[in-house]
Amino acid sequence: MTAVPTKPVFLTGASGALGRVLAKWLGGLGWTLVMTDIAAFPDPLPPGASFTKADLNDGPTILRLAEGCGAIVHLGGVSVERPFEEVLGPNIRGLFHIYEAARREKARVIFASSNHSVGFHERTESLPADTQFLPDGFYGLSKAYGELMGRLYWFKHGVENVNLRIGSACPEPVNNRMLASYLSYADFSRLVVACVTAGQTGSCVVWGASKNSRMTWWRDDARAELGWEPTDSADPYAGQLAGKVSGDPVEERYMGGAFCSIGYSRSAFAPAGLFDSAKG
Ligand code: 15L
Repeated sequence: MTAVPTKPVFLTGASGALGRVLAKWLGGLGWTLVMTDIAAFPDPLPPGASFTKADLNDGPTILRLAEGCGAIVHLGGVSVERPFEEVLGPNIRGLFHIYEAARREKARVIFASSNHSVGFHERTESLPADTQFLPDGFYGLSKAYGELMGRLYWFKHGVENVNLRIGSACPEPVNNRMLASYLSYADFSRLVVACVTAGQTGSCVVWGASKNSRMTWWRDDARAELGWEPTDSADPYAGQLAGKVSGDPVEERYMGGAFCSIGYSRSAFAPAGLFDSAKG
């Protein structure tokens, strides 16, 4: 039986796909949730939960909503690749508001980072959590910034934070890439519970992927310290998804997949750079 946090948990991005999953899961555990999103919450409110429509750009409202909360599960913001100006407000300024709220409340931040913060690593690699950031777009760049913001607030203010580099959290894997990157909703929910209830976290990173036997891309993170192990797997889909590839060489070469191809304009004949693999 999981301990119920003594203070409410602030959940941003509550109306998105993952927010709705968590609202139901955490509400079902009897947790008190203070929820927010820029869009209306489409489901019945879990018992004891509140919901306020708010923009992450609105610092005073974010600070007010976080009052009295012991943890902030931050899923809010732009969650796909978009032009820089669209990412700037919610993901850059908004993240600052989240960390200022956490500093004031002495709350722990659980940040929905993404595999897109390291999306330009090749699929042949095996990355430890302290690997080089190689964002595959403005969205991935904002996630790398969010992780670094966590380090700043930990070292400067002692704000604990867990950065979840989520792979592909969806109802089921739908292409070959997701045989590696798939994260089931149940594994994701149990991961968030572990992050909120762990004794101490410092500032750490966990790769968010289920127990996929092809999940060889990511290793050496803080899961053991947090007491989390995935139990679901994309493996049963291997037969039906093996041939489900895009045919786009950029998409299939890098971990970030389709996000890497968006607006890609580099010449195939460009010389290898400092962070390119030997293949160039
Ligand atoms: C993400 O970070 C996105 O939020 C999600 O829409 C998926 O594209 C996922 O990554 C992925 O890489 O599959």
